[in-house]
Amino acid sequence: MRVLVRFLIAACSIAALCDAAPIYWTGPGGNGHGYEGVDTVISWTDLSALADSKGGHVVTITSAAEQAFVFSNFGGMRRWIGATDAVTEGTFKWVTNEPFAFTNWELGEPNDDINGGTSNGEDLAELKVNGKWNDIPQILAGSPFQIAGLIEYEVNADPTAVDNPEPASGLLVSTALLGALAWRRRRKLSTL
Ligand SMILES: [Ca+2]
Ligand SMILES: [Ca+2]
Ligand SMILES: [Ca+2]
Repeated sequence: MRVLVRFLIAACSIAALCDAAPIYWTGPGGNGHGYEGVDTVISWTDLSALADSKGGHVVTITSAAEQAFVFSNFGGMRRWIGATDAVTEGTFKWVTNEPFAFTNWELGEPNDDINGGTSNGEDLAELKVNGKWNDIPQILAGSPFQIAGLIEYEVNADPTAVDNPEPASGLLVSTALLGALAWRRRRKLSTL
């Protein structure tokens, strides 16, 4: 697996398999996070390792707005999402431990089942071509699913993004500085 991850990282660095750069969610309500499609068939495990190695994680979709952003930019292709119920069957969690409040499951999903019959367990999840979610196993009868990836970056969020905490804290510092300067000025004037 490590070899594959190394290969993918190398391939990504020459922009062959990954999108050239993350797309940042910078519009109103955006979180400033970067989203990078891995437009090749990849296992969930390898995608997770690749995301970790690049400082990101398999995408988490925690609101209707994030679902809309992800689908409009990366829809039309089956992609893994960072949800799993491997720890407690039936209780899906995000890999980031964000609250699992918003969901967009396909009707009848999650069903932890394959072909409506023999259940091998479905403890991972994908974003389907239609935007709905489906729980699914890593492989079926030794064959990987034709599912691509999507990595989300929070650490290197675009500082110019709307609602990004960086500019807000910068603003707070500026406001505090201006306040201090005004106070000094008032103090100076009062001593004149
Ligand atoms: Ca997310
Ligand atoms: Ca399951
Ligand atoms: Ca399913």
